[in-house]
Amino acid sequence: MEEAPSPSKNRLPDRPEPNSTYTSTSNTMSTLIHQEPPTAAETVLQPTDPRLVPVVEDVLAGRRLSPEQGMLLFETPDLHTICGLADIVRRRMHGNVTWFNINRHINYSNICTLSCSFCAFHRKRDEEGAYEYSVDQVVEEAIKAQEAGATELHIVGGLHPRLPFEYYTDMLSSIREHAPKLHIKAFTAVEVVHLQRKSRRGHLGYEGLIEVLRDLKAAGLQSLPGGGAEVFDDRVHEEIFKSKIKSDEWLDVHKAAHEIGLNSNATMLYGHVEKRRERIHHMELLRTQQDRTLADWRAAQGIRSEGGEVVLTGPDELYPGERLPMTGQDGLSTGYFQTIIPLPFFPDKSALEHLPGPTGLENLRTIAVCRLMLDNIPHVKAFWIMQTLDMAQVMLQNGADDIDGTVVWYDITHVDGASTHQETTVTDLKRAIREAGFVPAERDTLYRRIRRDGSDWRIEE
Ligand code: V47
Repeated sequence: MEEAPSPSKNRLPDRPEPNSTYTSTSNTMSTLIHQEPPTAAETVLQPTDPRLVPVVEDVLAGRRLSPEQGMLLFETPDLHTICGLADIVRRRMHGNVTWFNINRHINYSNICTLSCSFCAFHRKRDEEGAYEYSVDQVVEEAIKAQEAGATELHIVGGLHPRLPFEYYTDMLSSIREHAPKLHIKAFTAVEVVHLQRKSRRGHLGYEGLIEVLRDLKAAGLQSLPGGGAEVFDDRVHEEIFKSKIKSDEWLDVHKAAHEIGLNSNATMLYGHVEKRRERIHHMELLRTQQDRTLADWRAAQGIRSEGGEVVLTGPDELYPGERLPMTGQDGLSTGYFQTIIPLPFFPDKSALEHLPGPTGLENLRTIAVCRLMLDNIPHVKAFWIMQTLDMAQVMLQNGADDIDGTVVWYDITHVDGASTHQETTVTDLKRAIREAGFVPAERDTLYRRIRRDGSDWRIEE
């Protein structure tokens, strides 16, 4: 069994007094005039942009970054320092481990009442290429997945105008019956709101959400994926996904899911019409909600806090109890956001096809910024299907600790015209992780280690 080396320690508990002066016209270290020995920030990372020195000091000390500092992370030309800093934090939290899972994505239907302009997946019912699977077809895929040794099914689809609420509960309970070992992670927040309306509880507001989630949980739902968040901003909402739920509703669905004990993830779709300021705002909203969710856990673990902040990225000595939350630990009886997944926009075949989409460097920076700003979300996923496996390897060295899984079929985006069959083997995933310098660790959906013997597996004690 491969053991991960312990996380690197870059400790600097208190903010040091400024001890350097910089010339105002240059941002290179050669013009940095030291009056005292270099600070830890300078020694560890040698920022070429002097504006980053206090940011590095704050992160090393375990202090939360402000939105203005977040903007600087996006604007500085010193990408190297940002990525190095994200790597320090990632190693503090996860050491040398990179998580992957054996999963299957099932997109049960692409028929959708919405027409978000970034989305090339949706179809109207009578449009060419529209499809919907019967419950039996979904269950057939689930059985195959279980037989192949998968631990998770990730199920999402469009907002179908006709399928009754019972289709969704039957789908969950039939999978539970025929493939009981699979964890069912299903339905984005907008689908949950759609199901709330289908089950005639739209008028009940937040209580209606709790009720519909309870029904779905009773049928077999075990967690929510992070999709459909896009960018939490009214301007962007108006421009490219007008009819979809807004940020407060998305956040409420996840709050309700956490309240009834389901974990969830969060995504951020970037590189289209949004501005970097809006990405930072998106992160701030997630961070604030997670602070509230983890308040009791933080106190039970003896983690000190300023103003209710829960920072998980600091030096080891700040964590007398657990550093990373797990449902069931002291102080945590609810679910929480486990993972942030930044999703780079793919323009191909969407109504925004004229846009260029984000560059590789922007993808790398965004992963690093997510790691640094979302200091209370334990995991950062480089979803290899959208990032490519090669780029995902690089991202593991720049903030990401998770690469998603074997996937197999993926309908929502296609890199360079790939077919919907987008599969990688466990051997390839592990090789990619090792090549990047990390130790692969198979997890279940809740980040418990898996011990595997072929297609047979169990959760490690
Ligand atoms: O909700 C749609 C996005 C999401 C495009 O929770 C697009 O573990 C890029 O949420 N370009 C679905 N993105 C994927 C998703 C996800 C993926 C992997 C893991 C997890 C998780 C969640 O894909 C949608 C939407 O935000 N999307 N169209 C596009 N053209």
